[in-house]
Amino acid sequence: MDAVIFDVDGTLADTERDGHLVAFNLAFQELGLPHRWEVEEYGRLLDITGGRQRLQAYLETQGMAQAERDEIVPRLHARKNERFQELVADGHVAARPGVARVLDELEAAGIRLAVATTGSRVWVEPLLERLFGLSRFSPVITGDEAPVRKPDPSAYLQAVGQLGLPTSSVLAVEDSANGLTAARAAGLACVVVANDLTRDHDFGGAALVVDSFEHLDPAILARVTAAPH
Ligand code: XBP
Ligand code: MG
Repeated sequence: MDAVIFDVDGTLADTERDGHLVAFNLAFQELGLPHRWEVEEYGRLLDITGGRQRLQAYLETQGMAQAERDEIVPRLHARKNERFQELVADGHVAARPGVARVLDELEAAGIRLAVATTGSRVWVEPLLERLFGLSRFSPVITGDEAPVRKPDPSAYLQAVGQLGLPTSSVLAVEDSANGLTAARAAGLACVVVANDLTRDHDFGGAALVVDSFEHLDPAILARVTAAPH
């Protein structure tokens, strides 16, 4: 194993419940819309990756006309991202327990760290900088470079391409079925670290499924990367 590519939302950090969900609801409120998402509904909406795509699909189900959606979704999304960045700056978005230690141990073992996320660069970079130090990850592929969101593999394909490594020596770490599908479609072994919002997903095809980084270390990750998959 020469490199590990990490997803961000739900994998490196608990971004959804305390971050994006709160920020989406603030954006609805600030633009005078009546919608508010509860955790349970938001968990289902996470099946649609990408904040803009999630808003489009949801507002369509609420009967909003296409022309109105096309006008309001970019404004809602920009507002959500601003509020999310404030939540990050105020310390409301935490790294998942144990992940910082795993990153330190991977680096100490000479393994490269990279990121492949469907999230927007405008908030991904400040989040990574605050929680871990941005410069440790290279490349950082975001939704800005991979506009077709997971489960499409394009974010992972770009990350592997920039690493310049064979897929057999690169591991993906994800938290969701969409992320797992994207990693597998890029030819990568994938470890799933499930969380409260993704625990019920179908993780068939994963090299390993755990519910915490506390159970992981570089030796375990290298073993599952080398195993046939
Ligand atoms: C996470 C997402 C993201 C975030 C919000 O998926 O779908 O859209 O909810 O990010 P994954 P943006 O963890 O599989 O990458 O609003 O910036 O799109
Ligand atoms: Mg995720």
